[in-house]
Amino acid sequence: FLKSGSTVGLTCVPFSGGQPKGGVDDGPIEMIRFGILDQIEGMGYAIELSPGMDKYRTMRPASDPPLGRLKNPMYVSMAAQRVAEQVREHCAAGRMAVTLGGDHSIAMGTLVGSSDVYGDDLCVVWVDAHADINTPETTDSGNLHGCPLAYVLGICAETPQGDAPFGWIKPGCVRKDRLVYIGLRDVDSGEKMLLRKHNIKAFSMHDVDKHGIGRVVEMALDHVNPDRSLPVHMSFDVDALDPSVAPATGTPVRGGLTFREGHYICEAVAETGCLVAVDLVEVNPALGDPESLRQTVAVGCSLVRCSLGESLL
Ligand code: EXY
Ligand code: MN
Ligand code: MN
Ligand code: MN
Repeated sequence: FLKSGSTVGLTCVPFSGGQPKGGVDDGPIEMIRFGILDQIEGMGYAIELSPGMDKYRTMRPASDPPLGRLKNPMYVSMAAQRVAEQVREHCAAGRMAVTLGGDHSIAMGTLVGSSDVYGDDLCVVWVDAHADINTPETTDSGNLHGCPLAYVLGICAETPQGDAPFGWIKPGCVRKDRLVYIGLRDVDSGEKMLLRKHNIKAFSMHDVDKHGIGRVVEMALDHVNPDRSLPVHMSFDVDALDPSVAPATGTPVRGGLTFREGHYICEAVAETGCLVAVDLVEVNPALGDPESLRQTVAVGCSLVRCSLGESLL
């Protein structure tokens, strides 16, 4: 899918509207301060940086009343729509689309962008402690970072239309049978019901313990991409890692992936040569002490580099 000697299409999304904690909007700038741009270029990639990253902070509408339980619906929708345009442009140009968040609601945008270009073939590997598949009907918190997959899979009770928030998302742009999870350990009861109802494949931390990460990644890829012939979009929430490895994140859950398990996933997906898009989200530099921040930003950058093939010999 991607030409060799390729270009990384980098989109930085300083956005926190999908959840209540400030600081996650500083994830991208902290990763840039840590040197992610030089690191990617040092690996031999050219970087095409999406313009106007500061616009995400200023596009919050003056009035944005809740939609049922959903908080900041118009702001999240508008930001994600812009993300979709930027990611679509990178994918259409044959670049590896790398998106730095920001909270996970921005993945509505990244997935619409990549699926616009790769269509039905697109496989999604969602690495997360959480399932992020709540619908407007099932969400308890109303935080849209817990909902991005419901919109792209098209499983909300009512499909948003036209100018309504999320009306621009083509429901079903990501196929249910081409989505697979790794790392789950905090899934709401309504989400469990949805996973069962729609027959969506998930490998929880229990499966990682039982089979080992090597076998889990193999089984995950076998499910969505048995011939390793289809394009893959990996959406990596840093809270998939154990809080001892990535403490500076908004919704940490103990019992997560080790440093190596997280990196192994990125390496194994990179090794397939099928990767076309990566999201790295939920780094929140405002949470915890300076060492927690440094550690989390460093691991975020390191996961991105591994996804780009750093550790492949
Ligand atoms: N399932 C919970 C909710 O919907 O509020 C927690 C979601 C946390 C989502 C984080 C980003 O992965
Ligand atoms: Mn800030
Ligand atoms: Mn999460
Ligand atoms: Mn998430």
